Amino acid sequence: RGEIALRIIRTCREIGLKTVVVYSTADRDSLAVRFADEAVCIGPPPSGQSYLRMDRIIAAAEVTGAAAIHPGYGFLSENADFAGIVKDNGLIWIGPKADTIRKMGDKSVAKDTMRAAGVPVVPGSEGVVETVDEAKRVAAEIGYPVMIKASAGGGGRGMRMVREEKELETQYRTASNEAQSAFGNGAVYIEKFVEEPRHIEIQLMGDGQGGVIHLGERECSIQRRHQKLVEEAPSVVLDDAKRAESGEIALRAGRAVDYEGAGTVEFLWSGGEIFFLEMNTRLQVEHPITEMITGVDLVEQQLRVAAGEVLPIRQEDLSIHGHAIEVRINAENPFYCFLPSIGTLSNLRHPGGPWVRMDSAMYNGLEVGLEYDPMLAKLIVWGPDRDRAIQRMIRAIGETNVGGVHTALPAALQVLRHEQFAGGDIDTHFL
Ligand code: MV4
Repeated sequence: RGEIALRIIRTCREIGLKTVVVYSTADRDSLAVRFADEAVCIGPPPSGQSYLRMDRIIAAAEVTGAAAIHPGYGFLSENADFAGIVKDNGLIWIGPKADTIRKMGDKSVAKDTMRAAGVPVVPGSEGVVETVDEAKRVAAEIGYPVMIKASAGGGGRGMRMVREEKELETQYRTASNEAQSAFGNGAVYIEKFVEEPRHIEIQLMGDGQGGVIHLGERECSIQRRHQKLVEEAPSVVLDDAKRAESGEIALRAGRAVDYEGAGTVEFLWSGGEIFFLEMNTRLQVEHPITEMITGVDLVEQQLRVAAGEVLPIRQEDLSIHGHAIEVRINAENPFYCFLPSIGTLSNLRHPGGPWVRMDSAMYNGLEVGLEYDPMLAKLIVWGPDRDRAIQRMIRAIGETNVGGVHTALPAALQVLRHEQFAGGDIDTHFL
């Protein structure tokens, strides 16, 4: 909501586009409402009655004469039906084609598509696994432990690890039943369990006219329960040759679906190899670190390709400069299981100084409740190398104050000061 709306509004302002923000009554005093050219209230705080109401969003576009809709991230940003409805109403959808969103939303179809395009995938079933017997056959072939994943899941939802054959039947049925009740689709697929992987993702931009470029990788292994806390770019595990090779693989993934707009290909990294996991068909929370090391405004590029321009940047024009780190400022209590923390923001101090960026929805008096995601802001720094970026982030966190709620900043600080992190020796279990 607030943070990404403001991010989009800022670029629009810079390039001469007018903006209309839609908001729920909980956000009537938000910075996005203040900084947009116009604002339309679309309902009460529960997102089912506001931010997820496609009809009201379309109506807001109609009454204000908007030409295009940027969905941000979360909510309807990866909803293929909404992308289609936006187009059917004569509006521009700032994102990939509805078909691409639908295809990549089914994780089993996405994996099959990528395997066919020559993108390395984790060994496992081709397509979904229909019966316990088939599950046992596949698992025996690839070897235990295995992962059972919901086709309709993603982002860590609907996954189960199975260590040995005697657990398989129960786990298979449980996974399928859970997927049926959570997503209305019980289809599952199986793959080899990758131990202590890193999460590496590669940023893509496509123009849907044959042009696709990659903007390097982001290392996102510092997460907890699939919620990222600290992200950095580039990753310490890729040298220039590996980066070029991985980038080429991501391009193959993008070209396979004639990708249009900003997207991210997620990989697991293990034993010096990358394996496709999922493709995210939206602008991601952590996009600023890519902006900092490439100098490319990703929102501007999204707007240009949505307007029908071909990508103005060629792959050979791009280079990676220095190192960037992002820390998410979530209203959570890191001293108490990262439980969401509620309160009224006070005594805010935003950090400053060279190469420090704060993408923030925070203001004194903001009431942080439980109705939305706890992410309030992102602190991003750039440095000429990784060590300096880490020191700069520690310095910037030191300047930051958020009163009224707990934030996860102390946990981020502990990560940044950890000698294992300093050595770049991290995986998805680190946090
Ligand atoms: C895996 C895996 C190990 N083996 N798949 C979690 C998010 C979702 N996109 C896929 N995830 C995983 N898939 C296989 N075959 C481990 C994870 C995983 C993970 C991946 C990325 C970042 C953090 C993670 C934390 C736990 C598990």
